[in-house]
Amino acid sequence: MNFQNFPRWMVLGALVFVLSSAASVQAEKPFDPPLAPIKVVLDTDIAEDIDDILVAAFAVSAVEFEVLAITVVDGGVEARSRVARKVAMLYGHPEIPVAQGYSRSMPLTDQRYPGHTGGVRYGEVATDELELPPGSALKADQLIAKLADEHPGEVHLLTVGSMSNVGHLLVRYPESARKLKSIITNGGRFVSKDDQSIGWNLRYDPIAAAIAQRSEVPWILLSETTSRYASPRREDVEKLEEAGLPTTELLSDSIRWWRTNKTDATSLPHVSDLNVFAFLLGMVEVKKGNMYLEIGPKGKLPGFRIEEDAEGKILYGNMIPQQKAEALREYMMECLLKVPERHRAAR
Ligand SMILES: [Ca+2]
Repeated sequence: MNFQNFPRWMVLGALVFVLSSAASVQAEKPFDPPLAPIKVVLDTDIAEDIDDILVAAFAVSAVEFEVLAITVVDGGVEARSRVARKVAMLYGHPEIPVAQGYSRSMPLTDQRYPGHTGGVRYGEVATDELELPPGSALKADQLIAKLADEHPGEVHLLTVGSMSNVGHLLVRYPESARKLKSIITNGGRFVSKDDQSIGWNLRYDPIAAAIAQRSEVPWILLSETTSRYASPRREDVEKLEEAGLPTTELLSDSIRWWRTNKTDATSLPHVSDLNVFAFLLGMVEVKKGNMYLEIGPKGKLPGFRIEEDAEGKILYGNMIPQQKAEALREYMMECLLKVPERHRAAR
């Protein structure tokens, strides 16, 4: 464009406008906004620990993400599906497909099963199908494969629960799975070769984790450390409980039931699973590994070691810095407290 044809004040005015609006965007968000919404499928054991529902609500609400589907895993999948659909509906996106996945770890046959840790903890927030949009007719792995085929090279599969759905996807639909952009997992603690441990999401289904490691899909393993500074504080929880929004009852009831039913629930909710979104927003540093995955026995869960990642093809995510995590918490709260589009007219 040739600015010489415009009066100088007009050019300057336009520049000031552009710069000030860029500055205001940056002031609001602790990350560089993506050019287009990031396509994600959220694979979750929602309705058990509290972080899943908070981050599912965040993902559906945040404009940075396009949630193509939510898939549920690990026992009690009917209840988990209902809770996921209620989140999507109340946050203004009843069209998001929600598919039930596998109840049991590989290679066990799929059957009704309450989950490793007793399963669903806040299913009371969606006890029946009344008023809920219908669930997807497809099984989780089938739906993920279909979406990967429809959007080749664009879909990030975010796994914040047991990896059984991913394992089945990689075995049953390898061609489609290869079209995923990445698998991003909330996986444990990966600081160095000597300072690493495997989180529950990998322990629940070590075979699925091993399959993911050997697959050709880029795999990013993130540390469960985002919670420390990104979790809602007491005043944030009060804001959620007092907001009077269509989503308020769902979130407050979930927190209440979680506290009542989960023996190791803390007084404030945590957001461990937020790390997969923090990574996509460029807020988590990753490094190439040459680490191995030590999946040791724990309780009744099996254990074995996956071979060393000699090629360093897995990316390991370190802790999100405090300042960034606090800024992310602020943004998450803003999204959780947003009046969903579809409800705006009705208010
Ligand atoms: Ca989870």
